[in-house]
Amino acid sequence: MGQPQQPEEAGAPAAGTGTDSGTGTGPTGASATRPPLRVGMVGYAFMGAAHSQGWRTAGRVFDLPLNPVLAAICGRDADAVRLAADRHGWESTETDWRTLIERDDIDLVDVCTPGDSHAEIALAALAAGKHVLCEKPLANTVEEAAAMTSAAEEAAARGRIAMVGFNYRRVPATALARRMVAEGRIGRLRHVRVTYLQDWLVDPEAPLTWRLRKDLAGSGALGDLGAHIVDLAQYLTGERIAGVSALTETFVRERPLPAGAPRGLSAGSADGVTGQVTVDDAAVFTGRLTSGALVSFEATRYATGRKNALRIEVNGERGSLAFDLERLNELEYHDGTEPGEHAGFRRILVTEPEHPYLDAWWPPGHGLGYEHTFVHQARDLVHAVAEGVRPEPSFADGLQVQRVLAAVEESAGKNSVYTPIAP
Ligand code: SOE
Repeated sequence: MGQPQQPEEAGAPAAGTGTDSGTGTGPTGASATRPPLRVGMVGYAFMGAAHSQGWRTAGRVFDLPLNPVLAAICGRDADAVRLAADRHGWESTETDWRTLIERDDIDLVDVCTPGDSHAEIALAALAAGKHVLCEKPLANTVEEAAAMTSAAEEAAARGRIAMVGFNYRRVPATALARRMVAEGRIGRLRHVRVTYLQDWLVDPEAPLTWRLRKDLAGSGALGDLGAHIVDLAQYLTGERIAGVSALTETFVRERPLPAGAPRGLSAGSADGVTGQVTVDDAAVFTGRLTSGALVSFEATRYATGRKNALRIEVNGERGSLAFDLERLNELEYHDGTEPGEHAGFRRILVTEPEHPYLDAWWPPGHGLGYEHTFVHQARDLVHAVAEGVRPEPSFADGLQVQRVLAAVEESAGKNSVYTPIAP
């Protein structure tokens, strides 16, 4: 794993115009004079909306070297993509991603589609000389992710940048945790404990949307949620997962087919028509980091009452850190070198200007939320493009995560046999 380059440097001088509610594409103030970075985005549902928010806002909050322009948004349904363009502030629309990629006025392609098309679109975009941002997980298979990584390496030699969208690295508190681990504040690592819990599939009548189909999503909770926590654990520790023992389960194997437009994670359902769920509903796995530290992971969409509960705790020889996405402005820190009498976990409110990304936002104590991770993602990518540096997470990082996911599936298929992961 490479070392993160962004968090320590994160938070360029504030533009002083901290608004995240801007719509439309026009640059404001100084950003109008900067060269444009013209973005073409493929996909316009949940992640499309989240990435739009990032592109729209980054240049209005951070003092960026390039000005992101929301040049074109692409989707197959012409009416729906037009509506999305109007809502999110895109200048034009396309209904075929190949046409988008051929356009000379697009510098960067942002892939926000289901996983089955990530590889095809990203490979074509890199071949066409575009920079690429690809949503997580990088691909549906290790083979696809490996091909994308090779293409990204070749493109890098031509000055093109490729990054994968693990946005939870861009929560100021997780970036701070990474910094503290790298500074040695908790010492040699012993344990990493991570869970990512949601409950949107508890109802057996919830429709069989694309996230429940292996041909479209690659895997279920494993790829959707497990990919995030695998990446976050490797990012926070700066280490790789060396091997895993896993269990996966599909609790509800048949569900109503969806009908009509998607609504967030759900959709309407077609009366009486059902289909097979072909992915896992939950994955539980343990493993080792390269240093020998033990890790445990749980990813599920059946944790009744848990909506978006990503929690990570890292225990080291000298201290511990704990983060909870549902309280994302906070980081818990225990300094094990303090006298026992006064020691204990304390809450760091991660809203100070010294904290990653925070010097461009609000005064201390005025917290951030989920959408800001996408603003920070856009910010970091713009810097990488302008400065010609390798961004993180790179496609190689995405490939490493894909290898862990594949090892989890392999182990689960063999009664949890410990499965090593090739570097
Ligand atoms: C659905 O489980 C989902 O939207 C994921 O696909 C995202 O990656 C995650 O950030 C939130 O939950």
